[in-house]
Amino acid sequence: MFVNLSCSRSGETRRASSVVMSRELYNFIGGRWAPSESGEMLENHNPATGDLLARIPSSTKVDVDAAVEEAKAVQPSWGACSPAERADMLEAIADALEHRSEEIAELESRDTGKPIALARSVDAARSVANFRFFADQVREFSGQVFEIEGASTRTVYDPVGICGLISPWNLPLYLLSWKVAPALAMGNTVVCKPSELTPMTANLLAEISSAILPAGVLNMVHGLGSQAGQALTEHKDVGAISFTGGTETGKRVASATARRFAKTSLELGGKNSTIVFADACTPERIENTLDGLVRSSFLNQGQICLCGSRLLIESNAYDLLVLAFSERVSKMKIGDPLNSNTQLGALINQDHRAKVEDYIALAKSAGGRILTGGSRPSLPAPFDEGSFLEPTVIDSLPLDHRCHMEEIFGPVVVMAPFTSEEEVISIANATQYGLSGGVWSADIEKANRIAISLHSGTVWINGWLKRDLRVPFGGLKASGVGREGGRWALEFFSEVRSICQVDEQF
Ligand code: TXE
Repeated sequence: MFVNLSCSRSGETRRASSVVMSRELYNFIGGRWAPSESGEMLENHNPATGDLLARIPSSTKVDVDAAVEEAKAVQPSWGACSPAERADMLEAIADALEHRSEEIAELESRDTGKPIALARSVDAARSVANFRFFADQVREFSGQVFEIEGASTRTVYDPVGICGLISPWNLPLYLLSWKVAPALAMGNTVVCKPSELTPMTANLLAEISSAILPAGVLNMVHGLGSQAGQALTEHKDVGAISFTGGTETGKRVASATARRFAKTSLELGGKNSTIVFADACTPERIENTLDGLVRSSFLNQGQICLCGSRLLIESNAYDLLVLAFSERVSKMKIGDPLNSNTQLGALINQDHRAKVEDYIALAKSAGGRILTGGSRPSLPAPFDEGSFLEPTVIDSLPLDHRCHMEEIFGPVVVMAPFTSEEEVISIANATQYGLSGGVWSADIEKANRIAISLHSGTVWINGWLKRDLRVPFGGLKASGVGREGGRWALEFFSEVRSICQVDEQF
């Protein structure tokens, strides 16, 4: 099937003469491309146009079993490679990904509906960075030595064995590579289950790895979470599962892995508060604050678990900020994701848009004030078929309203005023989540006081999404279990043991 796509690298929209053929993707098992055993396929559509992008295998337990067998066969020899050898291969993957950055950005933009500018600067760039970073990390990683009188103990890190890596649709290759790189670095072999909604760049990674890694080290199984994903979490030979996705799915993953005591890392949802003090809204500061707030609220159409979807504003700056923020948001450019000037693309699919719209309807029925947005934008063909939604700002809702408490995962932000530090801390900490938070203030001491009191795995002061890959990343409460990043990821993807040598005279 041929679809006509609109694309532009120069900034302005133009109808492209290029035609793109929808593709048939396969699983990648033991270094070979293969359809699912059942032959069943799933369709994958471009969220911005509805066009068919690819058909992917609808894999089941049989396919997962085959992938695990291959991973198992090669793990001992992969685990026996030196960290430096493995690091060189990760570097080679990073180089190959970097070489194909533009292709990655375009695939990601078509697959997710996100703006190409974002796919370039965040998705493609970070996927490369993840491999480079963990190559460096593993070169430097070593066990420790502990001395007491009469004995010396050293820690040694072994691979877990076979790791199952399950990733979501919002940042497809960014999040998959964030798991693949540390898992391989520590000598594990992997079976990846990318989101069935966004399989394209996972396939590209498999293709790149086929020229660099020994067969069976990286395996890719496409399919539904309830089938392929579930089978992976239940497989007796998979020693660790690293999962990023929704909190409800996380519970299913955790109950499957708990039954067989597999190591489990869960990166789940969030309902993150951004706290803005009046001293961040002075004439000298307001533009910078607004830039940050718009970005943290709506990047990737609000479909990032770290997005600040609750804006809590100090009451003496509330009216000013409501006005200025809503005005900014109403001017955001929404439309063709392949246009470099686009700021907001499509949501992942029509079902997800309907879920987000349900929240807007709930807010309206509870007396919420829609300050901007709330509707589907009117866009020309072919984007009239896409799952677009205007960026939406709502206030005047009770603080325990579902829009304040639940993860909407879309371009919807709720605003509310606060009057004291104690009050805002208690509002921010009242949700079931604990992933991230933001504080905007000219008073750094006060901002740090707030940051320390927030029950969140990450807090940004006067910024957002600034990431040092060495630091621990993860959520509290319903936002997850475990930490990724830096040595925390290397430790998760390994089994640490201790060997104690007692001095002879003891
Ligand atoms: O994610 P799922 P969905 C949140 C967001 C969103 C909600 C649901 O609120 O609306 O989750 O999104 C695989 N065993 N986030 O339904 O289902 C699935 O195939 C094993 C936040 O798309 O959690 C995919 O590969 N695996 C999140 C991955 O899990 C299973 C990003 C994630 O899918 C499975 C995405 C099962 N039983 C959504 N069921 C974030 N934290 O960034 C599904 N999967």
